[in-house]
Amino acid sequence: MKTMALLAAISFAALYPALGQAQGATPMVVAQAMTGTADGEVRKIDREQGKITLKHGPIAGMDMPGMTMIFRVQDPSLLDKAAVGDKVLFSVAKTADGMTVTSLEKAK
Ligand SMILES: [Cu+2]
Repeated sequence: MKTMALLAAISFAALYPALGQAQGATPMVVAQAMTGTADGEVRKIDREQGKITLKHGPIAGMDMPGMTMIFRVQDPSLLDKAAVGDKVLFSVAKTADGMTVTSLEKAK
């Protein structure tokens, strides 16, 4: 397993400069790929499962276009910050468990 981790680290190091060149002015795009922010509209709230369905716009910082999808929420209290139909601004992190909403607030 140690070898695997080392290999992963090495290939990452090799990948960074290559991607930086390919992407021109946005060399940080890889470093930011695991978190992002977007606006969205609440479609469904599942308190039992700790999940929220959002119709979201393109997620800045992640390579994800607008779509409707289900997110986990990091903290169940986030589900109390908005109701179905509300427009929201949210932050998301990509974890081993999937896409997790880390912050959420009603858009003004
Ligand atoms: Cu999505």
